[in-house]
Amino acid sequence: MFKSGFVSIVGRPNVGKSTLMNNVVGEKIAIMSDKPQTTRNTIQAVYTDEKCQIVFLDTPGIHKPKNKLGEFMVKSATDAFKNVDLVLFVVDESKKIGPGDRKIIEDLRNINTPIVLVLNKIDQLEESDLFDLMKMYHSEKLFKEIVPISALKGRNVKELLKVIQNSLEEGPKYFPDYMITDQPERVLVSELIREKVLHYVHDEIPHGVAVEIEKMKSRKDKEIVDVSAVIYCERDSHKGIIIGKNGRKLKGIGKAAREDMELLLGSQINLQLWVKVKENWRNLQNYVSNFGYTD
Ligand code: GDP
Ligand code: K
Ligand code: MG
Repeated sequence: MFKSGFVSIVGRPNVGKSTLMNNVVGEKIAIMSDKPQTTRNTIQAVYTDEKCQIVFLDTPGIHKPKNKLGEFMVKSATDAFKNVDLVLFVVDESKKIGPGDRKIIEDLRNINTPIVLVLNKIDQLEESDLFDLMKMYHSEKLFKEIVPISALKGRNVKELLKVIQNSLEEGPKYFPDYMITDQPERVLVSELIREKVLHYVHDEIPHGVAVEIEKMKSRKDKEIVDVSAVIYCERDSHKGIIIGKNGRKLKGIGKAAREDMELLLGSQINLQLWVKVKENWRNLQNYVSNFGYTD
Protein backbone atom coordinates (compact mmCIF):
# COMPACT_ATOMS: atom_id res chain seq x y z
CA MET A 1 0.00 0.00 0.00
CA PHE A 2 1.38 3.42 -1.00
CA LYS A 3 0.76 6.26 1.43
CA SER A 4 0.83 9.99 0.84
CA GLY A 5 -0.18 13.26 2.41
CA PHE A 6 0.42 16.93 3.04
CA VAL A 7 2.27 18.00 6.16
CA SER A 8 2.70 21.59 7.21
CA ILE A 9 5.62 22.76 9.33
CA VAL A 10 4.62 25.61 11.62
CA GLY A 11 6.24 27.42 14.51
CA ARG A 12 7.81 30.61 15.71
CA PRO A 13 10.53 32.26 13.63
CA ASN A 14 14.01 30.70 13.96
CA VAL A 15 13.10 27.36 15.53
CA GLY A 16 14.54 25.52 12.50
CA LYS A 17 11.57 24.81 10.23
CA SER A 18 13.45 25.42 6.99
CA THR A 19 16.50 23.54 8.21
CA LEU A 20 14.29 20.53 8.94
CA MET A 21 12.66 20.61 5.53
CA ASN A 22 15.96 20.91 3.70
CA ASN A 23 17.41 18.06 5.72
CA VAL A 24 14.52 15.81 4.75
CA VAL A 25 14.82 16.41 1.00
CA GLY A 26 18.61 16.79 1.02
CA GLU A 27 18.69 20.06 -0.94
CA LYS A 28 18.52 23.71 -0.05
CA ILE A 29 14.93 24.38 -1.05
CA ALA A 30 14.21 26.91 1.65
CA ILE A 31 16.89 29.40 2.65
CA MET A 32 17.97 29.43 6.29
CA SER A 33 19.51 32.01 8.55
CA ASP A 34 19.74 33.03 12.15
CA LYS A 35 17.38 35.93 11.43
CA PRO A 36 13.64 35.72 12.04
CA GLN A 37 11.39 36.09 9.01
CA THR A 38 13.85 34.55 6.62
CA THR A 39 11.13 32.47 4.99
CA ARG A 40 8.52 34.71 3.36
CA ASN A 41 6.14 32.40 1.61
CA THR A 42 4.97 28.83 1.97
CA ILE A 43 7.33 26.49 0.15
CA GLN A 44 6.60 22.92 -0.80
CA ALA A 45 9.17 20.20 -0.62
CA VAL A 46 8.45 16.64 -1.65
CA TYR A 47 9.91 13.54 0.00
CA THR A 48 9.37 10.31 -1.91
CA ASP A 49 10.48 6.75 -1.18
CA GLU A 50 9.18 3.28 -2.18
CA LYS A 51 6.43 3.35 0.41
CA CYS A 52 5.27 6.94 0.67
CA GLN A 53 5.26 10.50 -0.54
CA ILE A 54 5.19 13.37 1.92
CA VAL A 55 4.58 16.90 0.71
CA PHE A 56 5.96 19.33 3.28
CA LEU A 57 4.81 22.94 3.48
CA ASP A 58 7.46 25.15 5.05
CA THR A 59 5.83 28.30 6.34
CA PRO A 60 7.01 31.73 7.44
CA GLY A 61 7.22 31.98 11.22
CA ILE A 62 4.08 33.20 12.92
CA HIS A 63 4.62 36.67 14.39
CA LYS A 64 2.85 40.01 14.79
CA PRO A 65 2.76 41.66 11.34
CA LYS A 66 4.09 45.21 11.02
CA ASN A 67 3.52 45.86 7.32
CA LYS A 68 1.93 44.42 4.18
CA LEU A 69 4.76 41.94 3.71
CA GLY A 70 4.29 40.78 7.31
CA GLU A 71 0.54 40.41 6.82
CA PHE A 72 1.13 38.26 3.76
CA MET A 73 3.64 36.09 5.65
CA VAL A 74 1.40 35.43 8.63
CA LYS A 75 -1.60 34.66 6.42
CA SER A 76 0.52 32.27 4.41
CA ALA A 77 1.59 30.52 7.64
CA THR A 78 -1.85 30.27 9.21
CA ASP A 79 -3.45 29.07 5.94
CA ALA A 80 -1.07 26.14 6.14
CA PHE A 81 -2.93 24.80 9.22
CA LYS A 82 -5.88 24.04 7.04
CA ASN A 83 -6.42 21.27 4.54
CA VAL A 84 -3.41 19.21 5.49
CA ASP A 85 -3.17 15.67 6.86
CA LEU A 86 -0.72 16.45 9.63
CA VAL A 87 0.81 19.49 11.30
CA LEU A 88 4.38 19.49 12.58
CA PHE A 89 4.65 22.11 15.29
CA VAL A 90 8.34 22.88 15.68
CA VAL A 91 9.73 24.34 18.89
CA ASP A 92 13.32 24.83 19.99
CA GLU A 93 15.22 24.10 23.19
CA SER A 94 13.73 27.07 25.14
CA LYS A 95 13.00 25.97 28.69
CA LYS A 96 9.59 27.66 28.92
CA ILE A 97 6.63 28.06 26.60
CA GLY A 98 6.87 31.74 25.65
CA PRO A 99 4.01 33.95 24.41
CA GLY A 100 4.81 33.21 20.74
CA ASP A 101 4.49 29.44 21.20
CA ARG A 102 1.49 29.88 23.52
CA LYS A 103 -0.41 31.77 20.82
CA ILE A 104 0.29 29.04 18.25
CA ILE A 105 -0.74 26.31 20.71
CA GLU A 106 -4.06 28.06 21.28
CA ASP A 107 -4.59 28.37 17.49
CA LEU A 108 -3.78 24.69 17.09
CA ARG A 109 -6.43 23.73 19.65
CA ASN A 110 -9.05 24.91 17.15
CA ILE A 111 -8.11 22.57 14.34
CA ASN A 112 -8.94 18.90 13.92
CA THR A 113 -5.76 17.91 12.14
CA PRO A 114 -3.43 15.67 14.17
CA ILE A 115 -0.36 17.48 15.47
CA VAL A 116 3.14 16.15 16.09
CA LEU A 117 5.37 18.25 18.30
CA VAL A 118 8.92 18.42 16.95
CA LEU A 119 11.38 19.41 19.63
CA ASN A 120 14.32 20.72 17.64
CA LYS A 121 17.90 21.69 18.52
CA ILE A 122 18.42 18.82 20.97
CA ASP A 123 22.13 19.13 20.19
CA GLN A 124 21.97 22.10 22.55
CA LEU A 125 20.22 20.23 25.37
CA GLU A 126 21.28 18.13 28.34
CA GLU A 127 19.43 14.83 28.52
CA SER A 128 17.70 15.71 31.79
CA ASP A 129 16.45 18.99 30.31
CA LEU A 130 15.15 17.13 27.30
CA PHE A 131 13.10 14.90 29.57
CA ASP A 132 11.64 17.93 31.42
CA LEU A 133 10.74 19.62 28.15
CA MET A 134 8.98 16.53 26.84
CA LYS A 135 6.99 16.37 30.06
CA MET A 136 6.08 20.04 29.77
CA TYR A 137 4.76 19.66 26.23
CA HIS A 138 3.07 16.38 27.03
CA SER A 139 0.98 18.11 29.69
CA GLU A 140 -0.59 20.32 27.00
CA LYS A 141 -2.51 17.19 25.90
CA LEU A 142 -2.51 18.39 22.32
CA PHE A 143 0.12 16.35 20.54
CA LYS A 144 -0.28 12.94 19.01
CA GLU A 145 3.42 12.42 19.47
CA ILE A 146 6.53 14.31 20.61
CA VAL A 147 9.70 13.77 18.58
CA PRO A 148 13.02 15.28 19.65
CA ILE A 149 15.40 15.98 16.76
CA SER A 150 18.35 18.04 15.63
CA ALA A 151 17.54 19.30 12.14
CA LEU A 152 21.00 20.80 11.82
CA LYS A 153 22.85 17.58 12.67
CA GLY A 154 20.24 15.32 11.12
CA ARG A 155 19.65 13.55 14.43
CA ASN A 156 16.46 11.51 14.72
CA VAL A 157 15.05 12.92 11.48
CA LYS A 158 14.56 9.37 10.14
CA GLU A 159 12.46 8.56 13.23
CA LEU A 160 10.36 11.64 12.55
CA LEU A 161 9.80 10.48 8.97
CA LYS A 162 8.60 7.12 10.34
CA VAL A 163 6.17 8.83 12.69
CA ILE A 164 4.80 10.89 9.80
CA GLN A 165 4.55 7.87 7.54
CA ASN A 166 2.64 5.90 10.17
CA SER A 167 0.06 8.63 10.47
CA LEU A 168 -0.59 8.94 6.73
CA GLU A 169 -3.28 7.08 4.88
CA GLU A 170 -3.27 5.30 1.57
CA GLY A 171 -2.93 7.82 -1.25
CA PRO A 172 -1.58 8.62 -4.70
CA LYS A 173 1.85 9.79 -5.76
CA TYR A 174 1.06 13.44 -6.35
CA PHE A 175 4.42 14.35 -7.83
CA PRO A 176 6.96 12.46 -9.95
CA ASP A 177 9.99 11.00 -8.12
CA TYR A 178 12.45 13.60 -9.37
CA MET A 179 10.39 16.56 -8.21
CA ILE A 180 11.47 17.91 -4.85
CA THR A 181 9.89 21.36 -4.84
CA ASP A 182 7.20 23.53 -6.37
CA GLN A 183 9.53 26.51 -6.45
CA PRO A 184 10.66 27.55 -9.93
CA GLU A 185 14.42 27.74 -10.49
CA ARG A 186 14.23 31.52 -10.78
CA VAL A 187 12.74 31.75 -7.32
CA LEU A 188 15.28 29.34 -5.81
CA VAL A 189 18.06 31.39 -7.34
CA SER A 190 16.71 34.71 -6.07
CA GLU A 191 16.27 33.20 -2.62
CA LEU A 192 19.88 32.02 -2.54
CA ILE A 193 20.96 35.61 -3.17
CA ARG A 194 18.68 36.87 -0.41
CA GLU A 195 20.12 34.24 1.95
CA LYS A 196 23.64 35.55 1.32
CA VAL A 197 22.51 39.12 2.00
CA LEU A 198 21.08 37.84 5.30
CA HIS A 199 24.42 36.30 6.15
CA TYR A 200 26.59 39.24 5.14
CA VAL A 201 24.47 42.16 6.34
CA HIS A 202 23.18 42.71 9.84
CA ASP A 203 20.58 44.63 11.84
CA GLU A 204 17.30 45.61 10.28
CA ILE A 205 18.51 45.88 6.68
CA PRO A 206 17.80 42.28 5.60
CA HIS A 207 14.12 42.62 6.46
CA GLY A 208 13.85 45.31 3.79
CA VAL A 209 15.63 43.32 1.10
CA ALA A 210 14.04 41.71 -1.93
CA VAL A 211 15.75 40.14 -4.91
CA GLU A 212 14.51 40.25 -8.47
CA ILE A 213 15.98 38.11 -11.23
CA GLU A 214 16.16 40.24 -14.37
CA LYS A 215 17.69 37.61 -16.59
CA MET A 216 18.42 33.90 -16.35
CA LYS A 217 19.46 32.24 -19.56
CA SER A 218 21.67 29.32 -20.64
CA ARG A 219 24.21 30.03 -23.33
CA LYS A 220 23.64 28.03 -26.49
CA ASP A 221 26.97 26.30 -26.87
CA LYS A 222 28.29 26.17 -23.32
CA GLU A 223 27.18 24.87 -19.98
CA ILE A 224 26.97 28.38 -18.58
CA VAL A 225 23.90 30.13 -17.23
CA ASP A 226 23.94 33.93 -17.22
CA VAL A 227 22.03 35.41 -14.31
CA SER A 228 21.54 39.08 -13.56
CA ALA A 229 19.71 40.11 -10.45
CA VAL A 230 18.79 43.26 -8.55
CA ILE A 231 18.96 43.45 -4.77
CA TYR A 232 16.37 45.96 -3.62
CA CYS A 233 16.74 47.70 -0.29
CA GLU A 234 14.86 50.53 1.38
CA ARG A 235 17.48 53.28 1.87
CA ASP A 236 20.53 54.81 0.22
CA SER A 237 22.52 54.12 3.37
CA HIS A 238 21.49 50.45 3.18
CA LYS A 239 22.67 50.31 -0.41
CA GLY A 240 26.08 51.51 0.70
CA ILE A 241 26.26 48.87 3.40
CA ILE A 242 25.26 46.06 1.04
CA ILE A 243 27.87 47.14 -1.52
CA GLY A 244 30.55 47.68 1.13
CA LYS A 245 33.94 49.32 0.92
CA ASN A 246 35.30 49.01 -2.61
CA GLY A 247 32.35 46.75 -3.42
CA ARG A 248 33.82 44.06 -1.23
CA LYS A 249 30.64 42.97 0.51
CA LEU A 250 28.66 42.67 -2.70
CA LYS A 251 31.48 40.62 -4.17
CA GLY A 252 31.29 38.24 -1.19
CA ILE A 253 27.53 37.96 -1.54
CA GLY A 254 27.89 37.27 -5.25
CA LYS A 255 30.59 34.64 -4.81
CA ALA A 256 28.70 32.74 -2.10
CA ALA A 257 25.43 32.91 -4.05
CA ARG A 258 27.10 31.74 -7.25
CA GLU A 259 28.64 28.72 -5.48
CA ASP A 260 25.26 27.65 -4.10
CA MET A 261 23.59 28.17 -7.48
CA GLU A 262 26.16 26.02 -9.21
CA LEU A 263 25.48 23.23 -6.72
CA LEU A 264 21.75 23.59 -7.19
CA LEU A 265 21.66 23.84 -10.98
CA GLY A 266 24.71 21.71 -11.74
CA SER A 267 26.07 24.19 -14.26
CA GLN A 268 28.51 27.07 -14.31
CA ILE A 269 26.96 30.42 -13.40
CA ASN A 270 27.91 33.90 -14.50
CA LEU A 271 26.25 36.17 -11.96
CA GLN A 272 25.81 39.95 -12.19
CA LEU A 273 24.40 41.73 -9.16
CA TRP A 274 23.00 45.26 -8.87
CA VAL A 275 21.72 47.10 -5.82
CA LYS A 276 18.78 49.52 -6.06
CA VAL A 277 16.75 51.50 -3.57
CA LYS A 278 12.96 51.33 -3.34
CA GLU A 279 11.81 53.19 -0.29
CA ASN A 280 9.12 51.62 1.86
CA TRP A 281 8.42 48.79 -0.61
CA ARG A 282 7.17 46.49 2.17
CA ASN A 283 4.15 48.75 2.51
CA LEU A 284 3.49 49.06 -1.22
CA GLN A 285 1.12 46.32 -2.26
CA ASN A 286 2.23 46.28 -5.90
CA TYR A 287 5.87 45.81 -4.89
CA VAL A 288 5.04 43.14 -2.33
CA SER A 289 3.13 41.30 -5.07
CA ASN A 290 5.76 41.95 -7.73
CA PHE A 291 8.46 40.41 -5.61
CA GLY A 292 6.39 37.24 -5.56
CA TYR A 293 4.69 37.57 -2.18
CA THR A 294 1.24 36.90 -3.47
CA ASP A 295 -1.37 34.15 -3.21
P1 GDP B 1 13.04 28.94 10.68
O1 GDP B 1 12.95 30.43 10.81
O2 GDP B 1 12.17 28.25 11.69
O3 GDP B 1 12.83 28.44 9.29
O4 GDP B 1 14.53 28.57 11.11
P2 GDP B 1 15.82 28.28 10.19
O5 GDP B 1 15.72 26.93 9.58
O6 GDP B 1 16.06 29.43 9.27
O7 GDP B 1 16.96 28.19 11.32
C1 GDP B 1 17.17 29.24 12.22
C2 GDP B 1 18.54 29.08 12.87
O8 GDP B 1 18.55 27.95 13.74
C3 GDP B 1 19.66 28.87 11.85
O9 GDP B 1 20.79 29.59 12.28
C4 GDP B 1 19.89 27.37 11.92
O10 GDP B 1 21.21 27.00 11.58
C5 GDP B 1 19.62 27.07 13.39
N1 GDP B 1 19.19 25.67 13.61
C6 GDP B 1 18.23 24.99 12.95
N2 GDP B 1 18.12 23.72 13.42
C7 GDP B 1 19.05 23.59 14.39
C8 GDP B 1 19.45 22.49 15.24
O11 GDP B 1 18.96 21.38 15.21
N3 GDP B 1 20.44 22.77 16.16
C9 GDP B 1 21.05 23.99 16.24
N4 GDP B 1 22.01 24.13 17.14
N5 GDP B 1 20.71 25.01 15.44
C10 GDP B 1 19.73 24.83 14.53
K1 K C 1 15.24 32.00 10.23
MG1 MG D 1 12.20 29.41 7.59
